[in-house]
Amino acid sequence: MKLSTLSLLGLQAASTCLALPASSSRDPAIAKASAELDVLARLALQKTLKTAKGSRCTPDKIKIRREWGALTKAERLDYIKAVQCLQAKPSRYPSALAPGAKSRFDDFVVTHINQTQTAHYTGNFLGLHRYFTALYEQALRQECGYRGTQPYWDWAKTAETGLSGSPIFDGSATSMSGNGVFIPNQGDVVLGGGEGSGLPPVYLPAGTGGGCVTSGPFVNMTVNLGPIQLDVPGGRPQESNPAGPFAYNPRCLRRDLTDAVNQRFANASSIKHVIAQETIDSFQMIMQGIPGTGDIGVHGGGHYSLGGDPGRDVSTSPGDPAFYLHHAMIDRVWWMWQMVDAAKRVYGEKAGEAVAGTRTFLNIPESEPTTLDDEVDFGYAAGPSRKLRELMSVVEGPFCYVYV
Ligand SMILES: *[C@@H]1O[C@H](CO)[C@@H](O)[C@H](O)[C@H]1NC(C)=O
Ligand SMILES: *[C@@H]1O[C@H](CO)[C@@H](O)[C@H](O)[C@H]1NC(C)=O
Ligand SMILES: *[C@@H]1O[C@H](CO)[C@@H](O)[C@H](O)[C@H]1NC(C)=O
Ligand SMILES: [Cu+2]
Repeated sequence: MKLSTLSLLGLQAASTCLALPASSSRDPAIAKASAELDVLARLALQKTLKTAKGSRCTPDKIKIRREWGALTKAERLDYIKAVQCLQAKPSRYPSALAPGAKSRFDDFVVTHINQTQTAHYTGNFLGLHRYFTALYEQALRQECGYRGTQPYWDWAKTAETGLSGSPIFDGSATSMSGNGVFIPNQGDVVLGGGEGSGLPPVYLPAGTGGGCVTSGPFVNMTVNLGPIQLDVPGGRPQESNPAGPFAYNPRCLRRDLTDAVNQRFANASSIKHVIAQETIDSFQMIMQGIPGTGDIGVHGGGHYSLGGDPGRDVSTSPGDPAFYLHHAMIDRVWWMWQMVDAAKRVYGEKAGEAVAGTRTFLNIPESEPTTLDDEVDFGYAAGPSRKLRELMSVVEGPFCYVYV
C-alpha cells in the first residue's frame, strides 16, 4: 500500500469511524473530547508515517491495527478462529514449571502472572505490554495462520453504546463473547484500602453478569490458571488458588460487564485527560489510576468494566481473550501521547520524557529506576528478549504498525 493511500485511509478512518450518531442527546463534553481524540489519532498517524518513511518499516510493510467494530464480520471470525487455535495448541512451558499451562494461549498468561509485580506501576509497564501484545499477535499469525492484525477496544465507544450493545461484547458469533450469567445482589467490588495501606478503598459497582459467559465463541472456553489476586464483589477478600500461581485450576470464563465503570473511568474525556499529561510519569500514573485518589484510570476502567474471572485479576487477566483488545487500546493511547512530541516522548533520556518509574509495583519493595537498557523477557511464551529501548516506537525495533 502506498503512503498516500495510507494517509488517505487515516483521514477516512477518522471521519467514518464516528459510527455514533451526532445526536443532540450526546453529552457535549464527551462529543468534544471524542472529536479531539480523532484529531490526535490522525496527527499521530501522519507523524508516524513520516518517521517510517525511509526506515526498515516502509509503508508497504506497515500493518494497520483497527477498532473491532471497523473489522468486517469475516475479519472478526478470522481473529476469533486464530485465538481458538492458540487455545488448542500445546503449551511450551515445561509442566514442572507451569503445570496449569495447557495451551499456547496459556503460555502468555503464565509469563504475565510471573511478572505482575515487575510490570505494572513500573517504568516498563507500557513498553512491556506493547511487546506482550505484539508477540501474541505474532503467535496468532505465525502459529495459527492469522492474516490480520491485533484489533483494539475503543473504551470511548463502549462508554456510549453500552458494553453488551457493542460488537465486541454483544455475545454474537462475531464478538469476543458477551456477558456472564446474571448473579443478583453481588455487592460492590472493593479495591485496596487494606489495613496498613493508609489509603481509602475504591468502591466499584458490580455489573450485570457475574457468572459464566453464556454466549459467543468463548462460551465453552476453560480458564486454566489462577486466580491469583482476584477482586470479587461483596467486599470479600481477594481470591487466590491455594495450590499456587501456576497450578491447573480449570473453570469457566466469567464476565460481569459494568457500564458504570466504563463510563466513569474510560470515557472519551478520560482518554483525552490522559493524553493531555505533560510527563510520562503523570501519563502512566493517571492511566493506571493514582492509588488513594479513587480513580482507577482508563487501564483499570477497561479491566474492571469487563469484570469477572480472570477479568478482575491483575495477574491472570490475559486469561480472558478480550485482554489483548484492551491492551491494544492502552498501546494506542500511549502511541497517541508519544506522537504529540515524538522528539522527547519516544527515546528522550531526560527525566519525565520517555520513561519514568522503577522496577517494582509502585516501587514496593524499593528498586532501581527503570532504564531504556532494561530487558523485557517472556520466558517460554515468546521472544526474543528485548531492551526496553527497542519497544518505544511502533515503527522501529521489532514493530511496524499503526492504529487507525
Ligand atoms: C518466573 O520468573 C523467574 C525469574 O525470571 C524465572 O526464574 C522462573 O522460571 C519463571 N517461572 C515461570 C513459571 O515462568
Ligand atoms: C459449547 O459446548 C456445547 C456442548 O458441548 C456445544 O453444543 C456448543 O456448540 C459449544 N459452543 C461453541 C460456541 O463452541
Ligand atoms: C468521564 O471521565 C472523567 C474522567 O475520568 C470523569 O471525571 C467523568 O465523570 C466521566 N464522565 C461520566 C459521564 O461519567
Ligand atoms: Cu498486565
